[in-house]
Amino acid sequence: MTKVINSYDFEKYLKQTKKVIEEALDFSLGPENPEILRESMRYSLLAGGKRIRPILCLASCSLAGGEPSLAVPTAVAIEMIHTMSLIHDDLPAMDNDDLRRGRPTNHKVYGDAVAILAGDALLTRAFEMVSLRSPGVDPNRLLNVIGELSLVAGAPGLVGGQVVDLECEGKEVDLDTLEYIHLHKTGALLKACVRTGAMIAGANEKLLQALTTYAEGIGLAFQIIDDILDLTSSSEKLGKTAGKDLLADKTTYPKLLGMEESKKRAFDLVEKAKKAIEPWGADANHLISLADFITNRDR
Ligand code: GRG
Repeated sequence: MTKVINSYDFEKYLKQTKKVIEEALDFSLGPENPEILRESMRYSLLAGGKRIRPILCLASCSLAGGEPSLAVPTAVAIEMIHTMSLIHDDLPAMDNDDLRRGRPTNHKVYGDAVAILAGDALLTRAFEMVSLRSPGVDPNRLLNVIGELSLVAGAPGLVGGQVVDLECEGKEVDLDTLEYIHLHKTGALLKACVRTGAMIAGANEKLLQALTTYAEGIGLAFQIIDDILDLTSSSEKLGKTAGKDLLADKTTYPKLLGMEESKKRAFDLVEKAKKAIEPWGADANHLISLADFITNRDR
């Protein structure tokens, strides 16, 4: 019998890339006076997390034929934007969460004012990473990256999604609105991860379009899985909102579609996402495995 040897080791890739990201994040902040600001920024930036966004960025740079190390500052910038959005999302004026990633939220440790400012400093530092700390990358490519990130962070992306989400709190939400919220709050940044990684490698429009389709699929699937995990996992997810009934005031995919249909929808979206990048063959291995990782994750 012929033994099929799969030489591609995704676990190894994930572990190595995560290590690169963790080191780069650790190195990314300067003295940041005053000290309390630095502490608060580091507290959330280095608090663990799956690092799915920076990994997507580096994987996409590889797929586009680029040297992934050139995309590290952009990958770090994206994790900074993600982190600042989590800090602000947890504030009493928004989701009012006490715990994040199993630890007290930033404002619980440093107070609301410093938490807001740490978020602001991370957001602005993100743009510094791309514009001033990305040696060896064509400035025109960096300009495209800056444009992409400014669009997804602002009203057309995370901020817009968050406002609609807050306005819908406690109300019945239909599927279109739920998708709008997730495409903006979650999908937009995931899309930027793969697009900016490829932009750094100088990808053409055809590849950028395929990556956009890929990201739209994994973005929604990511959120459906999140909703399913909120319902099924007990400890960490529910601990996230200590003292609050996580699902009482929130419309979720399982609530609107039922559990089985939600799972099917997530599966179909991931299949569609993978199909979009299949023509790139083995070069797409990382992104294809990352799509499966998103569906099969347990947190
Ligand atoms: C970006 C200017 C700017 C403002 C932020 C507060 C806000 C506006 C937006 C909220 C965005 C938000 C909190 C979206 C949820 C995204 C999400 C799915 C978070 C969980 O991501 P994971 O599972 O978390 O990747 P880890 O902990 O692994 O990083």
